[in-house]
This record gives sequence, structure tokens and C-alpha cells, in this order.
Amino acid sequence: MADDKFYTMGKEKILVIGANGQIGSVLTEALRKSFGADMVIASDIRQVEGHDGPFEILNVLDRQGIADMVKRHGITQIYHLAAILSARGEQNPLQTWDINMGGLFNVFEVARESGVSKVFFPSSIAVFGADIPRQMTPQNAVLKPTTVYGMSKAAGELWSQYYFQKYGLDIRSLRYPGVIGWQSNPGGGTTDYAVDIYHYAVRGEDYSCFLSENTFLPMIYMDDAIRATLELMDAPSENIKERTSYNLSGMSFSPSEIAACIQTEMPDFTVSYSPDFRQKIADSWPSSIDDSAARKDWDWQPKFDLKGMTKDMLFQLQKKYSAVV
Ligand code: AKB
Repeated sequence: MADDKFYTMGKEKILVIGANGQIGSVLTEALRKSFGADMVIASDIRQVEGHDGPFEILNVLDRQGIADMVKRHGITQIYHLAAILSARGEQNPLQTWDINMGGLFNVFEVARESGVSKVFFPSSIAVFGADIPRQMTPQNAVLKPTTVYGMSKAAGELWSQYYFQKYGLDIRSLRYPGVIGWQSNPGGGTTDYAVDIYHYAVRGEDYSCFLSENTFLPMIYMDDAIRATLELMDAPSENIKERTSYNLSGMSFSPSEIAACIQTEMPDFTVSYSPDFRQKIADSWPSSIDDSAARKDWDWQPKFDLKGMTKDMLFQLQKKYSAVV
């Protein structure tokens, strides 16, 4: 969980769109800890149990619905987390484009028109594709994404910069690597294996991985991803030099490395490899990320490596599964 540091600049009223998702659910909780439960309105397309504060149904494609909610609650900040991810996005490319870009324009337009002071827009390592150094991919590497999800994120980054330059809208963004956490499940991503594998291990089941054993990808533990988001949003505006999106990194590993790390705690755990269409997506992405711009501009520093994350994931999931039984 993010540190309990109180991240505020006056009385903020926050709207989280996509609050039921893998990152949205944990981020909503962290924001409520920092700003107060009633100051954070969670929203998503469907109602789910377990929200510890106000929740409203909201479709990100409904611009008027977003505008009404912003007005009704006096929203000052929006965290826009609703999107179709890389693997699922390939099943219906045009619909993915419509949802990801339509949602983005609705949020940016409502924010601009209603005087919202800050917006968070998550980008991804999926913005990278051909012609990049795969290792320690730099902040300003060329963006030639191969998935429609990556294309929508690359376009979203440029629109973020455009809204900042043209309208002064303070949009901030991170290029999330694969995010791994015990609190919530990912859906439709290429990095999802790195969450699934822990669940199989804790349930005592064999795992069949959809990526090959030597596929290195940049990853981050949920605690670090949430803290990075809060720290970026809390940083003084003049420190935010990248108005497209910041490279962000926690660690980098392959399926065989994460399997070996789990096996040090659970020697009987076995993994087999059966790469599917997601392998091609993973092969187009960086294997590690240079996030020195984030470190320099707003003091970013990850806390978890593969070993520390594995220890915490196994501990938390064992607790979670034994509470259910
Ligand atoms: C995905 O795998 O699509 C996401 C991402 C890296 O943006 N987790």
C-alpha cells in the first residue's frame, strides 16, 4: 500500500473513472487514505461490492454523464483509468480505438470546460515498438507501437501535451510497465501472466505460461505503481518537464526468473511454457526501461525488486486464500 503521507494541496475532490479495474481499485483506496473517503468518488461501468466510499455508475463514453458528475460533486481532479488493454484490444481493434480515444477526449474536454485543475492519464510501455533499444529504453525513444492499445496510448500522450500547451490543462501521465499486485486481478493484458503465476503457486496448481521462458519485460509492484502515481500528481507543476508521459520502472524479469523466485519459497511449484499470440506483443516491447527522467524531475525511486515483491505477494495471497476457505 502507498505510504500514509497526506498528499493534498487544498481541498481536492477527486473522480476516479475505471475504479473497479486492477489499478483503479487500489488507487481509489490509496486516494481515500490520503484525501478522505468522501473526497474520492469512485466510478465504473458496473457496480461491484467492496467500495469504501461513494461510488457511481459512469460510462466513460458518456460525456454529458461525466460533465454532470464533475459539476454535481465539484470535482477538482480526475484519474482516468478506463481502457481496453493490449491483448484484449487486438480482438476488436476499431472498438478498442473508439473506447480508448473516445474516453480520453471526453475526460479531457470535460476537464477543460469545467475548470478541473488536474488530470491523471495512464500510458504504457505499449507505446514502444520497432526501432528502439530494447534494454533501458530511453524516455525519448521513437514511438512505433504495434497494438491498437499502444497506438491509443501514444496518441493519448500527444493529446495530453496538446491540452497542456494549448489550454493549460495540467495532465500528468506515467508509462506503466506490467503492474503486479495481490489486491486485484488484471484483465486483457500481455503482462498478466506475472500476476496469474502467483495465484497458481499459492493454490498449489501447475502454471502454463503464455509467454516463453526468456521473455524479459519491465514490471512494477502495485505498491510502487500507486506511490509513483501519487508522487507524480503531488509534484510541483514546474517539476513536470515531460508533458507526454514519464517512463516508469520497478524491475525487469523473465517468466523463468519469476518461476525460480517463487520456487525458492515453494520448491514443488512447476511452470510450463506455451506461448500464444501475446508473445508477439511482448517481443515488440522493451525488456527494461530507463526512468531517469522521473527520478530526476520528481525523485522517483522504486522500493520493490523481484525478491521483495515475491515474498510479499506470496504472503498476502496465502492470507487472502485462507480467509476465503
Ligand atoms: C498490458 O499488458 O497490456 C498492460 C500494459 C503493460 O500496459 N499491463
